[in-house]
Amino acid sequence: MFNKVLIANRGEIALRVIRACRELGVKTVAVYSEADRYSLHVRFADEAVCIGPPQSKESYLSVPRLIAAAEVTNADAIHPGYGFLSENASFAEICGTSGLTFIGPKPESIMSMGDKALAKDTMRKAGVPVIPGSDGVVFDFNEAKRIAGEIGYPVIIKATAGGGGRGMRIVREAAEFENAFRTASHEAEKAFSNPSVYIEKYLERPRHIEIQIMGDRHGNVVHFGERDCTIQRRHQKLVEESPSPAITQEIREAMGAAAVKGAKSVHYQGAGTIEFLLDKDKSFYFMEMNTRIQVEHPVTEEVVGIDLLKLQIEVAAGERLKKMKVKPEWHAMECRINAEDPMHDFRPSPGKIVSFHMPGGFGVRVDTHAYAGYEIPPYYDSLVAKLIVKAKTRDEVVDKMYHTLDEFIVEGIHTTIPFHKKLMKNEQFRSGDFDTKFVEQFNFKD
Ligand code: MV4
Repeated sequence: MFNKVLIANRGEIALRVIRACRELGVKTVAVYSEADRYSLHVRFADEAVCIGPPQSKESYLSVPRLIAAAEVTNADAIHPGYGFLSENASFAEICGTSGLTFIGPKPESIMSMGDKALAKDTMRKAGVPVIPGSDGVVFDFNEAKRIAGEIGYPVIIKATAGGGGRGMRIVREAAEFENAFRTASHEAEKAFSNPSVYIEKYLERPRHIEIQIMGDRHGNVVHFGERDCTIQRRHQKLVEESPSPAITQEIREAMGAAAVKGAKSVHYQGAGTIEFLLDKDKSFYFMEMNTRIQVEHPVTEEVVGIDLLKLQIEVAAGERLKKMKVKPEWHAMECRINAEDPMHDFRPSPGKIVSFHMPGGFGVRVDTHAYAGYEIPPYYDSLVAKLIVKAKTRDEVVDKMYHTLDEFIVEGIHTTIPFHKKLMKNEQFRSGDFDTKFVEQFNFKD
């Protein structure tokens, strides 16, 4: 096992990593920007190093400063958390050449899954179902238009360097294709310095379902079932749950097997997520792979009773995944409590938290770095807390979520709590029958 882990992150995930390290008997180093001097990760880690000014580019995204912090504190591994440098292949590579274990997959895995067309092709070759479309990227407009005609409209043009909803364009008829193709490519060049795009059939109103996996350094890969992340707004997840109310045990097993097959084909090591789109006819297709631990990992932890952070650190240290029986024992749901004003288009609402009281009780978990008096800085993401509840059925979870949201007091800033409370009372949400357009059409203000 490692002696000392440096956490190249902040907020709740930095605390989550510190707690896992404590249980493993591993020492921790926090890094922090000048805006995070009073953050809990700085207090709870064994050591803390200030790495620069508030702007991420000069602190949490600064590779030289992070490596220097690891060297002066004599850390032997770096945990990247999520966001920031967690899916940066060159950072993973530099950790390796600096004698530090990057707690995550090999740089080549990050690289190949970061290129979305290459990832799709890799999965297709491994026998994982993919959405019908072009074979990889298409450079030539005439060829692109021919392919679009072949697969049939509507189609979607996606930037290969995009992902997570960035750099996409839906085309509903042939007459719009030329303009859409050129604009998509131009925008991809501007946003990612890579104009390459690929084309696929556009699925109307799918659901987003993802499989949590873990790979060790000995070729073993296990999956921990699915999370349904269909409740999103502008590609930001708001609620995640497991088991998905939309799939049967048969689909669950097929999706899990496909995810494991895909991950094994690239000798995947570490925590990862395979995202699928579930079409209305219940066919599922590979969409993207995330090569990090995700925000919503606690949903799976609660459902199967396994500490994914500890497991992630153990496999990074070379431990073998044991034969485990992974079985969904609970239904769990997570609401993201963001410092945003849902009454005003979810605009950011940073500032001082004047009072803070979090809910508790059986089956209630709150992952947060916030406290009364804490000031949410304007520089980073708006996540204040993750409220995760579990119960034996979905109906009980939804009711429990409502009651715990009602007990959650955050004063001084606006949060997404009122949105979630309305959602928990919505009949369509409660029925479990909704798709990725649901939040857009959900008028929670009345
Ligand atoms: C799609 C799609 C429909 N058809 N691809 C959005 C995020 C990025 N990972 C891919 N996304 C989509 N890709 C095809 N061929 C619909 C979406 C999509 C979506 C997917 C998951 C969750 C929410 C979404 C909201 C809008 C669009």
